[in-house]
Parts: sequence; C-alpha cells; structure tokens
Amino acid sequence: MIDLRSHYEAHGQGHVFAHFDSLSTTEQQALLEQAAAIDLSEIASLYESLVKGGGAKDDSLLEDLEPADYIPLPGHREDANASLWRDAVLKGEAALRTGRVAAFTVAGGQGTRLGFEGPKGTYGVTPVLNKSLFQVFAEKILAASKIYGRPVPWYLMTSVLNHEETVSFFERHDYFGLKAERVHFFTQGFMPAVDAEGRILMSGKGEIALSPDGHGGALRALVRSGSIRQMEADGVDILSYFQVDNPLVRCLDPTFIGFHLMNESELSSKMVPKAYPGEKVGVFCEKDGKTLVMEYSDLPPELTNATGPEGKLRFRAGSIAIHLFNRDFIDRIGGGDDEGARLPFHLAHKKVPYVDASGTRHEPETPNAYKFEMFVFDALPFARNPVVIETERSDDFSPVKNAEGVDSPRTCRDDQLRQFSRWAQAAGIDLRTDETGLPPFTFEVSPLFADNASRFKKAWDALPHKPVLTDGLVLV
Ligand code: UD2
Repeated sequence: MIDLRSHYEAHGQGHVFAHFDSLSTTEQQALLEQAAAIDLSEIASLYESLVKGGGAKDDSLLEDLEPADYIPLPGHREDANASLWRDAVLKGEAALRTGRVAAFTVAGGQGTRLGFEGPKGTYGVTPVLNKSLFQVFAEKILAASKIYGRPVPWYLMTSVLNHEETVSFFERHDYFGLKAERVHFFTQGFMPAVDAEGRILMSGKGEIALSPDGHGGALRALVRSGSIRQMEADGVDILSYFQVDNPLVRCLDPTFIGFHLMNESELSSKMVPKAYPGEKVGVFCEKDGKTLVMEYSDLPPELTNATGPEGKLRFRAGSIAIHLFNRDFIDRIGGGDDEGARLPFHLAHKKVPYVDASGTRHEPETPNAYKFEMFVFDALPFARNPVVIETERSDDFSPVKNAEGVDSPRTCRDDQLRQFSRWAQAAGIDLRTDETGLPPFTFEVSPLFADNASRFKKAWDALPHKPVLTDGLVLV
C-alpha cells in the first residue's frame, strides 16, 4: 500500500490519496484497487502527446487520403455483380448452420446525449410494445438460432458504469428467451479522466473519476476476460459486431458473413452512402494501400464536402459501426503481443464533476477534463484483406442517439414502421403509406414472426386467420 501511494506521489498524482486516512477500510480497499489498475506511465505519456501536444491532429494522415472502395449493392453501380451477392448469401447461411458465428454488442457507453440514466440497451424503442434495444437484439438472435438450427452465442461488453444493471436487467427478463449460458457478459477496461495539468480527477474522496476506455477497448477486453477462449471452445471463429443503439441492425447477416469468408478477410465492415455531408459517421478511406476509418470530427470540411465528377460526395462511404471480426485477429490485436498493432488513444474534452484536495465538490459548466478512448475501427489497417460492403440503410441502420431531432427515438420508431410496412406491402397486404413510406397507424412485427421481407411473406401466408392490419397490431 505504501508502495502504491509513493508510486502515485512519484508520478505527481499523490492527491489521489489526499483523503485516504478519513476513508473507511472498505473505501480504502476500493480506492487501492482502482489505483492499482491504472498504468500511470501510460497516462503520463498520453497527457504529453495528446493534451500537451495540443491534441494535435496528425496532418500527415490526411496526405494522399483517398476514398476506400466497397462492394456495391446489385444495381447501385455499373460494376455491381449480382451473382456475387447470391453466392455470398449461400456461403453465409452455411457458416451460420455450422455455428461458427457469434453476435457481439458493445454496450459500455454512457448514452449521455439521449439523456437516459440507465444502460442504453434497456431503453424502449419499438413502436407498440416499446421493447428495449436488448430485447430486440435478443429476439433477432433467437430467430437466427431457430432459422439456422444452432443456438447463436451472444457476447455483450459492458463497463464499470453499467455492468450490474445490465446483467440484472437480463435476469429480470429471463434472458428474453435465450439460454442464460449462451449470453456472455464481460466488462471493458477503464481510464481515469485528467485535468488540464494531467492530474487524475477524483469523483469522490475515495473514488477516481473513471470512464470506459472506448469501444476499441473491446479487443483487449475480449482477450483478458477469457471470452476468446470460450469462443474457441464453442467452435466460434467469427464475431458479428454491432452497437447497442441501432435496433434496425441485422445482427447476423448471412450475405455479409459470406463476403467476409469469400475474401478471407480478418475484419469486414458495412457502409452506407452518407445521407448528407455533415452526417456524424466515420468515413472509409484508403491510405498507403490500407483501409481505415476517419471519424467525422477528424475529416476537414474541404474533404467532408468534396464532390467527385458526378457531383456525388467524394468521401461518401459512411461507417455504420457494423463489422465482422475473426477470432484470431482479435487475439492478435487484443492480446497486445504485436507491438506494432496497438490501437491509438483519442482525446475527448468533457465536463467531469470532481472533488478537489480540500474535499470541495465542483460541478463544472465548461469542459474541464480529458478522457482517453480507443476506437475499434482503428484495427482496420492491421487486418488482412479488409472488405467493405454496401448495405441498405433502411434495413440496417437507424440509431437512437439524441433525445430529439436526427437519430432520435422518433426517427428510429418511424424507420421501424417503414420497414414493417415495406414487408407487409411486399407480402401483398393492402397498406397505404405516405410519400416517405410511413403507414397511417402504428403496428409492430416481432423478429420472431419475421426478420426480413421474404420471411414475413412466408409467415404471413402461413397464418390460417389473417388479422386486419390496424393500429396497435403486434405480429408475433
Ligand atoms: C459511432 C462512430 C461513428 C458512426 C456511428 C454510427 C465512433 C467514434 N464513431 O459514433 O463513426 O459509425 O457510431 O452510429 O465510434 N461504447 C462502448 N464503450 C465505450 C464507448 C462506446 O461500449 O467506451 C459503445 C456504446 O455503448 C455504443 C457504441 O460504442 O454502442 C458507440 O458509441 P458512441 O455513441 O460514442 O458513438 P458515436 O455515436 O459517437
């Protein structure tokens, strides 16, 4: 203990223990555990390079930056190859039937923009039943398990902020019909927030202000938690990655899996053409023969707005944070054995309430703290044969991020209604929608009834007594 305190003092972080003697034994123990898990040299060097270096963006990254190519959807580009897409779906379905694919949700974030206190996955999103994001994913995974005849394991990454609440939510809901032993939770790593002088902030007298280390922390957390070994034991070698905020996602998309396998890729990603230049999604780029994602905030306006010969955005391949990772690739990057393949940290400037050395609590009104986060897409340049495929936004992406306006509960609910309506119309049901595809009333299709247009038609045709599509109808 003395060693740890003097170690902190030697690093100019002795204030972390300023109130140590006034803490209870349990609180002292908890603080020691937090402190022991922090790599002070890493914090010091991140502070030097990212904060003191002015958070300087590496401009050389922008030199010779080109838009990345992608596999276009049939009919979307002259070179699109429909037969390749037909082959991909068969290959992906075969992989799902052998049980080698698991679902993976990153759910360690804070969801501050939504203004919702609990874990974001517990937020209700569906039009009639207001099912939670977690329930929607669980039912999609359950549906895939039935379709392909193999129970699909589900890995969920939580964080110090929400682990217990997340697990107890699943327990309370009986894992939404999934087998508990097939749902694997693990927590991601954390990083302390520092002030402008690089001093670690305290959220209480005996508590360091910790925050999750970014979704890029998933790779090392998957290794550290033993999840990778569990996958190996279960015969899983591909992980289907998606974010907790997007209920439209196809959690286990055979076509995507097929392309990943056909290209012997270690990391594949989905793209949609950006809806407008300023849309807050990263962009797939290429530099020195490597594929990478440039986060929207790092792409300068002249590149964000640049157009090509047909007047289309030049950098238009938006990243919607849907990926497939090979297990071996995660092991290599997340295990940290490959020194040359470490994910960099990015800097976030945020408001973090804190307690100072005199014990006074401060609620800052302007950003006072620096947080360090890794981004999972920074693994792309290290991957062999990365593949980017195009997907229909309306069938894969409608995130809930903001309380109102774009990417809000309202837009997401409407996008679900449009999808259900398209399926109903394709099945021959007489349903009039407005010019945006919205039906005149609210209804809901459970993923257990159908999770795409052709399965909807099959399930609908098989109904002995067809219900009238009216307000509040739920098809289960
Ligand atoms: C992310 C992407 C953006 C685009 C968009 C699509 C980044 C930096 N940007 O933007 O390019 O693809 O999504 O919707 O990722 N999470 C954790 N642990 C953490 C931090 C985040 O699990 O420490 C999870 C979080 O729970 C959520 C996801 O990662 O599921 C995305 O996090 P975000 O809301 O910070 O990402 P966002 O919307 O800025």
